[in-house]
Amino acid sequence: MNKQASFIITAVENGIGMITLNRPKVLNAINTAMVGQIVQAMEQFDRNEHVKVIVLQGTGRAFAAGADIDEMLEKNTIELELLNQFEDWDRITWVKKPIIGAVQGFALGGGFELALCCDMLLAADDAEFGFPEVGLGIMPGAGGTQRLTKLIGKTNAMKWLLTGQRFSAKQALDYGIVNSLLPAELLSEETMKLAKTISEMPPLSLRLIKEAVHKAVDLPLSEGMHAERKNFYLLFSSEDQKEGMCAFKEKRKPVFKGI
Ligand code: DAK
Repeated sequence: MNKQASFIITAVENGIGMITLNRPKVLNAINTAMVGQIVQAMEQFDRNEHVKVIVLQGTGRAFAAGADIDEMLEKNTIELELLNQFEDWDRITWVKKPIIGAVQGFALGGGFELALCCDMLLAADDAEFGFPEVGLGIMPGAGGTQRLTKLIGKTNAMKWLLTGQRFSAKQALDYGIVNSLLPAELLSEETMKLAKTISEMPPLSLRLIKEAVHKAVDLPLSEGMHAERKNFYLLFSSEDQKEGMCAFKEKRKPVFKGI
């Protein structure tokens, strides 16, 4: 039997589901199979009750230097339409658990788009971000023009997208793309610390907060407020709400069950 190569490594540790992109020889260039594997791993972690938070990271010199150019070179419009791979990619948006991206080295093109699918980003000080698609005669297609523009505004996004230039981790921090910058050797440790802090929070609150924040990005304020309020009320039927408040009154650490 012809077993498909694995382009990612997954692990679960202390409530954290780790996905490591693993094609370091080609700077973790994202091929079709890798997209499928990332999405499948995310969805499995989303269903796994032992996983509270997902961490996505690269290996070697890159988070990911974009989609695999060797694979894209010969593609035509009809093949792309039939492959319909953006549909797979979009499934990342439906993952309900928080996703933290840890970016070292290059996060370019599709690699940057993947990073922008994360809920939070930590970056090593050597990280470089950019959308080189324009120089290849194409454009971002996995959310780059949309997510970057919503995040940093039209004029800033235009500069990144139309020039194809690479931007430093410090610039990404200044634009609000990443949460914090870390020395490269501390990136992994600090990412795990952040993931652990979040993993100890009640899972239903995490889930409904993430959902509400995403609504804030996608919907007008009044609709977002409506969604927030519903989620707020919903949490009052959880055991973890009772536990959280009782533990406060009893001056003890809460024990959350995720129900
Ligand atoms: N694809 C394939 N191979 C890549 C690659 C890529 N994106 N990026 C790097 N490599 C390979 C290089 O070819 C080289 O392989 P060998 O020559 O050793 O065999 C190896 O990785 C090391 O790269 P370099 O020798 O170039 O390393 P340098 O340090 O000199 O340069 C670099 C690093 C990151 C500046 C350079 O490698 C570079 O410019 N890479 C390409 C960046 C890029 O243009 N990326 C693609 C953008 S287009 C889709 C979803 C998303 C997308 C498309 C479809 N669907 C869901 C359908 C997204 C499209 C894109 O990302």
